[in-house]
Amino acid sequence: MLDKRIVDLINSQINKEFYSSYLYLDMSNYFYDQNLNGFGNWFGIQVQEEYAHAMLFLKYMLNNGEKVVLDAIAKPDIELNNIAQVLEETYQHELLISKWINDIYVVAYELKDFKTMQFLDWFVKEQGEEEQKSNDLCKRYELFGTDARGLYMLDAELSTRVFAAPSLVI
Ligand code: OFO
Repeated sequence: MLDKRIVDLINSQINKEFYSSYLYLDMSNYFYDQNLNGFGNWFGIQVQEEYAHAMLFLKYMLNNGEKVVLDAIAKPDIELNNIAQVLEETYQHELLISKWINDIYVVAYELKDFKTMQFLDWFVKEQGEEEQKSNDLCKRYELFGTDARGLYMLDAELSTRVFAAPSLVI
């Protein structure tokens, strides 16, 4: 059994991960609409990653005998205006996800809930990589993406990204 505070936070995190998946689906559609299929693919992988994160949190709850409470997933509420802005929003969203994970970590730390802390360690590391990856994409778009040929090549590169299932086993 887990402390009620942890249960509530993880239930909320499950919803946030599903929301993140939904948000990235909206972004993926935005790029496919513009025939930027490589960007669409890159965001499609984000969709799968966030879904996988939600399922990891969900499984952790079940493994600890806790009830999962699924809530409505909010409509993606970020306006998608241009490529640079969408990429920046992605980076900002990853920073926000990191904050949510850290908030759970703080409570687990206060409660001396070492099991949950150890579970969250994987997410802390994953978020570090996600922040770096999304920030890197912003910077590369800034460098090459505003030139038509550079954008074409960047899009081609992003089309090669494939989904790798999370290495975390619960
Ligand atoms: Fe689930 O948050 Fe980034 O990847």
